[in-house]
Amino acid sequence: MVKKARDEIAKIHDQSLTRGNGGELHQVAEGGTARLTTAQGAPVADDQNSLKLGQRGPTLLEDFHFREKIFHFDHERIPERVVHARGYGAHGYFETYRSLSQYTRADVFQRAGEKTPAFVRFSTVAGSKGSFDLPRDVRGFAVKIYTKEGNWDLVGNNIPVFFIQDAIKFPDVIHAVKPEPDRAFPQAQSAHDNFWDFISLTPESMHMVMWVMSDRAIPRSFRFMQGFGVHTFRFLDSEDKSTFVKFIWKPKLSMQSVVWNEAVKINGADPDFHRRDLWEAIQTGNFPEWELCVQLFDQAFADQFDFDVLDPTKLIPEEVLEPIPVGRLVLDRMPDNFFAETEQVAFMTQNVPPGIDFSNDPLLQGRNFSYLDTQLKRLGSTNFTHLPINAPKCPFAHFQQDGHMAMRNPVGRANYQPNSWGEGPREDPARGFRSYREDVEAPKVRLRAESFADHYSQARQFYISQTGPEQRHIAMALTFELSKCENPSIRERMVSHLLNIDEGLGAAVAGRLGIGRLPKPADAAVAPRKDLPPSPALSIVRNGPPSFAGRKVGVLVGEGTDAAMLAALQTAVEKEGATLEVIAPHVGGAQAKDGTLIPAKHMIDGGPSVLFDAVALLLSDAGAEALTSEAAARDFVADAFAHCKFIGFSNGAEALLLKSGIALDADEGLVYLSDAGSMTRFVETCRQLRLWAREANVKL
Ligand code: HDE
Repeated sequence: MVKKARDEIAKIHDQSLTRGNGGELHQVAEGGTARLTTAQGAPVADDQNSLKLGQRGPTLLEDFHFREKIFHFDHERIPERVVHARGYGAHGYFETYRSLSQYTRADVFQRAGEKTPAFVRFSTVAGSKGSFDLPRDVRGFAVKIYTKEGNWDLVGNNIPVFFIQDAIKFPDVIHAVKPEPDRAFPQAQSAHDNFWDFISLTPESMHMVMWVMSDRAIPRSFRFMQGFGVHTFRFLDSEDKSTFVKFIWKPKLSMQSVVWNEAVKINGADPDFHRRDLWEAIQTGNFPEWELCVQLFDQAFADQFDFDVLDPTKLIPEEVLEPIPVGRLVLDRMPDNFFAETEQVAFMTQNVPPGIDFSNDPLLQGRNFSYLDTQLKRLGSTNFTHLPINAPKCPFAHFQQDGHMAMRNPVGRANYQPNSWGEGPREDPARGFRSYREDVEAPKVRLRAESFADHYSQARQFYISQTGPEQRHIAMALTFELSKCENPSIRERMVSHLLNIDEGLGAAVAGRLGIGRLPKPADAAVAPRKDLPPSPALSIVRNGPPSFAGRKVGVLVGEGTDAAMLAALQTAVEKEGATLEVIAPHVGGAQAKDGTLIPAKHMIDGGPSVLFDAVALLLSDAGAEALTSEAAARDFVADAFAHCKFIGFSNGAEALLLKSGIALDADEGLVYLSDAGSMTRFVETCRQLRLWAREANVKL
């Protein structure tokens, strides 16, 4: 439609026109460049000076160009999302592995090998749009799949459970985590009294709290996160037979997180760390990929499962019900314009195509109202579906009309149905959306189901499923967060919950908080079960990647570095599917031993080791010696060591290692680099991502 209009414009105007990058038409100015015009198309002669009465006089109201420009600028902002304000999106596709017609008539799951366009937006929850990428927070993982029978939005998180069981509590949990209203801080932090006050009074949040205090809440990259639909949904087949379904996205490159001390430093060094990572991966053709897995079950399974499948604070362990891969999501294109696409994209849980339906999860039911409602506030018109990012990519026809900024207006006489003009679309009972027919006879009540009452058992199961280092990180995170609470009774109340989850955890946190006498465990509506077995699938470390692919090595070079060694390392790193960036003492690079220039991406102050998954020090004696007096160089090495990263080092690097407080034989995470073989060994070692055994010495 837009192209047709453009061609018509071109025909009407005999003046020569030119096309911009996006195919838009421009008038041509002298010299062949596009001519600047007002929004009304009037050519502009002077965009540097406003119209004034005399050289030094007041500006005139008559200056329509100035007024239009400032007016538009004044209105550039739209309200940021009330939650998930900071986000980053990308385009791609969903590829169906196999037909699921046995379970669902959803068109997107019918044909193996079919690719359907998709858009994904990752986000943090609590921070404002301009906050940083690595707070301790849940990450949003919202996927819009433009199916042939309507948009399907799977608006998920990187954590499979939620803080609350009923949508009516959502404003409370969000108010509590956001900056406190009288002082307007802290920004993008849960480490404050209001949050922990609410949480410690809300036992149902304990399972989610374990996840948020774990390394899941500080992911290394969007590319290394899992995603979850959280709620139980329904698949409906062609006979409307229902199968319950839970959705899980699994990253092809496996999971990875950073450590808290690192996250704090990354936020200063590169607040856009996750954005940049996704941008770079896609721009260099390393397209991130996730597998969509489904856990399918029927009512009989639901009835014998220990927890209520409608309770969003519970999950079904993978060991109990295996997730089946049904397709993959590939992100291969960045938006052309952040505002038009990532900011204006409107995800809505109620966007489901025929064949997918809701369960009675009270959180999901509430979301189905909230997401439509919020788009009107944010995007300002009921016509937000006319925006290209939100419009379906399949044909659509209805009688909704008019309203602010209606871009697509119906033609013809009939704007209602039924009509006898023979115009307009009609319903299709056979293919159209049908809800699951559920017979319900019950009193109208304001109650929480008794089957939702166990708040500790799965929290405990999550905790005992973690490796030692991961458990320590949870204890440290809880200690840090609660240390920021000024009110001691909030700390104690939290400890009383932790004691119901794991006595060792409760005691460890209490000890670190200086709580002398342990409080008594919190009253539990249902006694916590201690018999749930660990679920190894819940640990990040137990499910690490098989290779170092997609990760990044930072190589510190200096005057006299051996360029051949750098080239050998580069070869080994690239062979693994990883990338390498060079850091030098000065902007531009360093002179190699052979006199050539080694170009560098970062100077040492701008390229701290927290930005990399592993580091290598390729230094000559003189180069290392020169760097020993630079705090940034010593931090580079000391931080890499403290964050349990693998460190490759050349002969000459010794002085810098020692000056940074690290003995050459400190542990097996220090890998001596000399020839091509040692480079390969170093990269192979890096597959472990971190040397967690070192943690006991560095006390993260
Ligand atoms: Fe959301 N949530 N949410 N949420 N949510 C929004 O919708 C809401 C919940 C999630 O990248 C809002 O368009 C309620 C769970 C993501 O644009 C709003 C409840 C999960 C995103 C809203 C929840 C999510 C949102 C704000 C409790 C994981 C970002 C702006 C019943 C399964 C989507 C917007 C994007 C955004 C409401 C709980 C995920 C206000 C009422 C559980 C990923 O509608």
